[in-house]
Amino acid sequence: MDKISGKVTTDTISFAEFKNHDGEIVSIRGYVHRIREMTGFSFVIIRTARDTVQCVYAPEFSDYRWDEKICEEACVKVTGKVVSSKDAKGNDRYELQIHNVEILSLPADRLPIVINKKQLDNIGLSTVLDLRPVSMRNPKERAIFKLQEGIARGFREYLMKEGFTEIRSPKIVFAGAEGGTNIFKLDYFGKQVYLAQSPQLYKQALVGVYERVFEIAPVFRAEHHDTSRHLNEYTSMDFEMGFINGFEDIMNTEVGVLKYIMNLLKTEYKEEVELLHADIPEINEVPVMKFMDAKELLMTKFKYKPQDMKDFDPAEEELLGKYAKKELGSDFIFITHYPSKKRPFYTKDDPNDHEYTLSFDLLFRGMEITSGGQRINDYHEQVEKMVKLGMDPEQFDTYLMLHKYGAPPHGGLGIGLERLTMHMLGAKNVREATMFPRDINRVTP
Ligand code: AMO
Repeated sequence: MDKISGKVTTDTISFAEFKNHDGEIVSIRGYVHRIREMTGFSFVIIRTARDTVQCVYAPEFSDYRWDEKICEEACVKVTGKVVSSKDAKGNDRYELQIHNVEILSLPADRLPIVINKKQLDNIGLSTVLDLRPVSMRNPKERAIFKLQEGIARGFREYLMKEGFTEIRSPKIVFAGAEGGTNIFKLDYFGKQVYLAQSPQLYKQALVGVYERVFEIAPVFRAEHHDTSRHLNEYTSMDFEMGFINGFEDIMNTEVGVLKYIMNLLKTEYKEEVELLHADIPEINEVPVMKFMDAKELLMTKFKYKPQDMKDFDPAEEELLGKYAKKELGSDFIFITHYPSKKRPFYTKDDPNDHEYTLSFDLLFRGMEITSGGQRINDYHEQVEKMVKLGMDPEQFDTYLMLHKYGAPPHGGLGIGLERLTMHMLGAKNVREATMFPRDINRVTP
């Protein structure tokens, strides 16, 4: 009887392992990325899971004779001898002298775009997105999302080390958590429900269970406008922590998370960082400014005339980003104490001034990437605020179980993964940092 052991055996190695096999015969598998015929030999670049490997075909290397059926995007297993040479900087450079090519599959058609250049040249973003399953085969394009993996991985690793529990909250929900009109309504067997705008109500409930929780998951916002910073579905990296001394604990945890992420990218995602020329920020300490002080600064220093004294528009965020960089030497700046009128119902008001809240946003290179703050944990205070805002507390009775049956002082935040990635790449549009973006005009691929 056949039995499954749980071990996948393979007779191929990765490019990273070449250094341990100098002079030996090994096999690799991947796509034929590019063939360059020279006089008397050919360069055959094989695209493996994370690398592009230079292989060389020449008749003198073995008895193997090139099969003319092999074309770009053919899936192959290449066997050959690992040879090393030094590059201009004296680093070891490895290539494979081809002894055999086994064809595993041949494409049925030619690619609609050229993907085997360093980057996708002269192709508009909309075409890149239309063709994502293949445009992402381009090394630079795929590196974006490998880097993004590193960001989410860093978030998870750091928080787990800090005693947070990973949670999964539902995405079909009974009510919106963030207010506003950007909520998707859903017919749920005749009943109206919604797509979750955030895991807010659930992460708070779970503070009452695990004290510290986090989630990395999609959230949904029915954005009615086509902007370069809004998606209809994005990945929210959330955490929530109990028994805090103040919302500074949340900001400190975020700075700790970000430092860990940046370090991880610089070490374990070095190749992607280099390929993308990603600008990984240095973080020591992040400056903090109160909302009204920031407004004052915009009006006095920058002579800006704000349209809305309760929030910032993108131009104001950009100016504050420039100020943080130039005057304070930081890519990041925390803005705290947002007006109560603009923050959701769960936000705790500043006990010293009820017009403002114990909340913050984090701006990165002039764009909001995080909102967070301390929450109301007293039952009566929460019910009172809901009533004041015209909400029906009864509709939120399951949410209010947290407060009714005892909640510690707590707070948390949500980071938009795509926006954070976007500004590390210096991209102009958040879609460039979104694998399969959903916006008002796009639900495919
Ligand atoms: P907020 O609604 O400000 O806060 O969202 C948090 C962060 O999510 C990102 N973001 C978006 N990214 C892409 N497309 C969008 N349409 C979009 N909307 C928001 C931004 C933003 O800073 N529950 C609170 C967080 C908390 O207090 O814990 C919340 O969701 O980077």
